[in-house]
Amino acid sequence: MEVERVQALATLDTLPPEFIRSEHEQPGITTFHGPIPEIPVIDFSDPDRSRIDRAIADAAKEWGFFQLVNHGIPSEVIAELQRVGREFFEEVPQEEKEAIATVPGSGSFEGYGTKLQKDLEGKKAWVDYLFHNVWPERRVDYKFWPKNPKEYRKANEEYTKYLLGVMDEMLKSLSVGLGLDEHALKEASGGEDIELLMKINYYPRCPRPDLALGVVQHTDMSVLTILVPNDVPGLQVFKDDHWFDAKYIPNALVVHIGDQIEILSNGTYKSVLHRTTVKKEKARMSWPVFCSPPGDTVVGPLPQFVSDENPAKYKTKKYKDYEYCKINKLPQ
Ligand SMILES: O=C(O)CCC(=O)C(=O)O
Repeated sequence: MEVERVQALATLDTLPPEFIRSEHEQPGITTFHGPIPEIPVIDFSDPDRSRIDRAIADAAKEWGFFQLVNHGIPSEVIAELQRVGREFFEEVPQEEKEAIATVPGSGSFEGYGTKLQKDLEGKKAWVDYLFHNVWPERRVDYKFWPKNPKEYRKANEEYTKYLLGVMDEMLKSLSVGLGLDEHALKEASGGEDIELLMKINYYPRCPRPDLALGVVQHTDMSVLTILVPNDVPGLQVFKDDHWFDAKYIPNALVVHIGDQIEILSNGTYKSVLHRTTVKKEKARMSWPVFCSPPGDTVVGPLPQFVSDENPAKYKTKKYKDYEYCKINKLPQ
């Protein structure tokens, strides 16, 4: 079956109707205009680690989201990750991209694709993507990794090596911020078996950015999501009933608290609702890495946060069952 990719629509002058969001979603109507509250930016080079821990915990409680600067991943490593991803979308022939397309019904996210089904309102999102596991090694299937550009694999492996370190540090700060041992949240999320799924979003130029959305509003089912965007802004986060633009900070990592951390902390940390807008003049790209427990890991509110006065707000269940309900929009 021939699938229409959004990238093939980038030269249109008018937006096809299935991409026109209803008014309650249109960014032209629903984006907050006015003084934007300060979205937390955390400097990881601060020599006072307890100050970093506090800032991360506060951001996770209040926003479920922050940007991390001076995180230690060399800018060349990020630039190379971005170059090879951009070349895959923009320079590799379409047949070669289709050769690694997602396999419908396989139960796996991996591969190149476009969301085929329309949402409940019959609408589609203005984005194509590529998913592949990057960690642990036994979960990596290179058949879903682009063969071109040639440096694709090396660039992704190099970035992943650094990202594992950043993830560890974020989980330590978040644990300490809850008064736990620094290893507690990582242990509760699968320890060394925690799985990292790379996604590349390609949001082509769009004739009516005021009417369309890239990724529609959602929270991430992961433990944490750590993302780098290209230099085209577009991420919006929801807080106090408003959609706020997150500013683009060169070389910053964007960190989203995922649903599993909200659950483990019994609601102290918030999983952030977010979405993306698109642009008329330029394609936007982003590279989120979803850090998630292995499917059989049982996740629920940690006993330290449950009492008669503060009962469990979430069910305890295997991550794969949580994922199934989330993907199929079933109650948890
Ligand atoms: O592109 C972004 O900044 C966010 C992407 C995202 O939320 C997603 O792919 O789930």
